[in-house]
Amino acid sequence: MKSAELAINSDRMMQRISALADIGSTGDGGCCRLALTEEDRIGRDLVVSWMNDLGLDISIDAIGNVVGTWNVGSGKPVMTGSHIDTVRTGGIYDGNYGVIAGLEVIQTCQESGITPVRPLSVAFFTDEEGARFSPDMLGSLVYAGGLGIEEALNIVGIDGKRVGDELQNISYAGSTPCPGEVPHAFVEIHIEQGPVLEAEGFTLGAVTGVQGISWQEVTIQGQSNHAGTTPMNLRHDPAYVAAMLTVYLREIAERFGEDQVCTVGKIDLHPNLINVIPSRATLTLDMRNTDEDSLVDAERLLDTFCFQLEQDEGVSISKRTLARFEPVQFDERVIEIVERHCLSSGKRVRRLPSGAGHDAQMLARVCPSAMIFVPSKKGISHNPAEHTDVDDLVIGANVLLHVMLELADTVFS
Ligand code: HGY
Ligand code: MN
Ligand code: MN
Repeated sequence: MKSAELAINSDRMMQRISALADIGSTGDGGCCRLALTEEDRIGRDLVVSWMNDLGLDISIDAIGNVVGTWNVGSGKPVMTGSHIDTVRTGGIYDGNYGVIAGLEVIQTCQESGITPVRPLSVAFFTDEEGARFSPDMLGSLVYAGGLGIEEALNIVGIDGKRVGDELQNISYAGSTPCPGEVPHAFVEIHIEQGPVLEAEGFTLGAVTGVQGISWQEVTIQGQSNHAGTTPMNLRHDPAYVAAMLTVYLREIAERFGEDQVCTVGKIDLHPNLINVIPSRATLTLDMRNTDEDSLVDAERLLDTFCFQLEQDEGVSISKRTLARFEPVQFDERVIEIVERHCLSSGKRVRRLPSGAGHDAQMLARVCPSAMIFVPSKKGISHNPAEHTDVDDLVIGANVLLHVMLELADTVFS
């Protein structure tokens, strides 16, 4: 069979997506498989069983990344993949689709008798979401040599657990050393998780890069006191300061406009009681921009505002960086291959940057990388209502198939 006639088995791909979605199902169409939890272990075991069924050589590395390789041809593999951990209120496609589409590409090639020039591999990376353990894209960051394994294993999560211990608990502390083997090229398929493709009537996205990400944990120490007896002018109220910061972040986003986005996703008060002025507030700030200078400006404005709040309210504010990645540009040669196969599918495609972080932004540090997007219904993601039409998922997976086969035959000088 000529590779141009190749097409994935859509029923099989959708069955796997649904089987994986059942693990950690939240019963409302969503999924909860926080990194290194029991649900993550069960999901991992299921995907590893599919890799075994395909006869892939499976490696598990020291941070728990799992790579299945179809060792045909010669030279470095063309790698695809994504993640199977989710946020607490996740959908069923974020990450999972990219891993399962990769499995489907390899199985389709195997069944059609096509032997690629190079090995093909599919990976799932540990803790892409960063929802339990910061930073996000932890596993692919370590795979790409961006963080040492000892430092990564000692990261403590929002529940006080240590990455290394949790990896042991789910039996995915692998023996393959980090950083990982550098692939020939890397391409990830993912749902857009934003509104652009759907709003503009595109079926496919040739992703040009990923915006910069700045995650900080802010701790505000004030003075706990009685809610009824403490005059307003004598208060040092961390909850009030947290609220001011939340509003200020929105003002920064509105002032910068363009691609600047700011989110306060988590606020914890202590002692969190109705009639006690809190002693402490801890909140997380997620700021992103496609432009690094603007992101640095936003961080500077925040620092100045925190200093002013300390003076005005008589509190002390400390900040801890949880993740900080500059914007990433993908490889133009890979983007061009993606764009061309998107066009060959007969569907409309546009180039766009990714608002979300992805493992591809880490692999881009070590090899030519890019991404393919398919539309998200109403742009919704990190929400059980996350949805992409089956037709779009299938069209995307077929594009992935042809992109990987071309990459296998492409010499990057
Ligand atoms: O936060 C992100 O953009 C990704 O979902 N980890
Ligand atoms: Mn994702
Ligand atoms: Mn996500």
